[in-house]
Amino acid sequence: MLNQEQIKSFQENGFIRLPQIYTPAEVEAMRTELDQLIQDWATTNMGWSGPWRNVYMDPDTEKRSMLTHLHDLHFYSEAWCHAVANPTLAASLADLIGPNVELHHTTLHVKPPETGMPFPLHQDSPFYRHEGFGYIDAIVHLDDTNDENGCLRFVPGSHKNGHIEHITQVDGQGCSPHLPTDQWNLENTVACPAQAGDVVAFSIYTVHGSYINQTNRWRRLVRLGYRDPMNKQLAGQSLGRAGLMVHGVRPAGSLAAT
Ligand SMILES: O=C(O)CCC(=O)C(=O)O
Repeated sequence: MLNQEQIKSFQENGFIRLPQIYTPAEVEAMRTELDQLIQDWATTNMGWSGPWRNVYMDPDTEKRSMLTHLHDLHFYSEAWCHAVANPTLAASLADLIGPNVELHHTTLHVKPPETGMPFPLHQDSPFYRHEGFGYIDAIVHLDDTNDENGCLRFVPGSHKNGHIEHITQVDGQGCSPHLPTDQWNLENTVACPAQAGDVVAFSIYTVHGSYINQTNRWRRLVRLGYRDPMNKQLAGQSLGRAGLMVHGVRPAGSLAAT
């Protein structure tokens, strides 16, 4: 599904944009059902905590900044159940971590208009630690993104050495895992703008983040986490839960490895 150049680019940079994985009709169905899920099930609050908030936002914006989120949309909606098993996406991921690919989780991140929360630089590994490299997050774009509404931004090559320790406590208080802003700043990252229907895929270890949504429109992205079923999970979100096999078959012994 992917050509050698795309595979090499992913191995080198740790991220790749996969254009138009979803048709306009599929995007429309996902948007429609997402609207209902947001109304009925999602949470809107200040989002991630930590001292990084005062680095990327002035005090007034920081107070008003919001994030809308929800886990495991595919348990709530037919359109999202189809979306996670998209054969083109599954085959592309198999080219990167396959041949066997298991869905691990899905998570919605909506940045509301004008104050939709920025994300400080981080890896996704602190949220669901795994032993090896066979894990990819695939971000489904329901809206076109750019820096104005908070597109994904990456540190190319940052995945290569695996997990980095994150700040998880400040003055004895827990906070959302993030990297120190004096060493890892959004300014020193590469933007990855994308179109609705695209997927941006990256390693669990690729350092990434995004700016605040300054536009008057919602920015809707959904993260689909996939792994090689033999990649043992150590801690965090969805630990011990088996997921759908979207490519290949579950190898003997891999359930014990979750
Ligand atoms: O939604 C964003 O802008 C960032 C999302 C993110 O960092 C993640 O899903 O790991």
